[in-house]
Amino acid sequence: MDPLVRFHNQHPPEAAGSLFEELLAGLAATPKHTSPKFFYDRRGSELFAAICEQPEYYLTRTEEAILRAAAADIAEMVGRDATLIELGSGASRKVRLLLEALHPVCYLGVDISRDFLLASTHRLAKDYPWLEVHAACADFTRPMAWPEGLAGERPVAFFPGSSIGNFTPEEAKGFLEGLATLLPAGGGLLIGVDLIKDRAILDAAYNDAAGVTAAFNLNLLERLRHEFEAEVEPQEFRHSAFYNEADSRIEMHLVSLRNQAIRVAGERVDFEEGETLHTESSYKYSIPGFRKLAGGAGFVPRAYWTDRHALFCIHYLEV
Ligand code: AVI
Repeated sequence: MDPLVRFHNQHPPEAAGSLFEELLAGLAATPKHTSPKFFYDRRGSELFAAICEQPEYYLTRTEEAILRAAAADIAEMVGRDATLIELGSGASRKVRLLLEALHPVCYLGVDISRDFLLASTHRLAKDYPWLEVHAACADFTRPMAWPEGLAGERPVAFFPGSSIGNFTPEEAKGFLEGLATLLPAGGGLLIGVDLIKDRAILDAAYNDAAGVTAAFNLNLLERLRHEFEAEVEPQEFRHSAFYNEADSRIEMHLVSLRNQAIRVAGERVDFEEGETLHTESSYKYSIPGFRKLAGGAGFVPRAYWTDRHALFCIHYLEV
């Protein structure tokens, strides 16, 4: 065990069997759909990291710029006695900006990917020797409890990247309600949320010229081939992403280029030419719209910070 990091095991990773059943149910449904979690095998995670570097994908760099500019303000609101809890801790550079500004007594990284979590919390513990570092292997979309023995007075959760946008608004509300119940009175949530904006900017962000988002979307079919023994030819599908204004969401689809049957572990799935597999929705919120959603879930909106083009917003909410 890593002497620098206190490790807590909360949930074992989802069993392959239940993932498989969920996948088949989505492929058998009308319209066909899969959960965005299926994107993130090793290659998918690498492609997502590359998306964040694309000039059209403004989300990551804008959120970082907001954090940098607002760090002192955030530190003043959050205080210096916090336990910072990062949900989906990944390899994020963003939390480092917060650690440096807030100087919390304790950090807890929560992620379902054990290896990734151990590597990233180890790096943090080495780089910030003054910080008490904990790692919880958990699926934070399921009921969970904070581990015992965290130093600090006030837990403040950090959920960056507009990951909340990959939930439907109903799921987002349920997720926020769960967090509001888990946090004690005075606990907080710093959350990055992508804003509703001109559709040309949104469409470009999910159709980068280098084709990285297309590769990310099509990699789902590669994953089906390798992990789920699917008989499917990725070149028989194309990437499609567009802003659905009525539902305030980007939709990503894989469009079948012809009438074809694919097989997933022996189960036949028919596609007509032009029929799509809906692989992801990425919801966008106005500032008042998100404050209302959070308020309905038990949070009190305290502050928010945005950039001068109003592309992205970081909200600070308390219970
Ligand atoms: C992780 N999530 C917030 C990204 C998004 O923008 O919805 C995933 C993504 N899909 C395509 N590009 C990026």
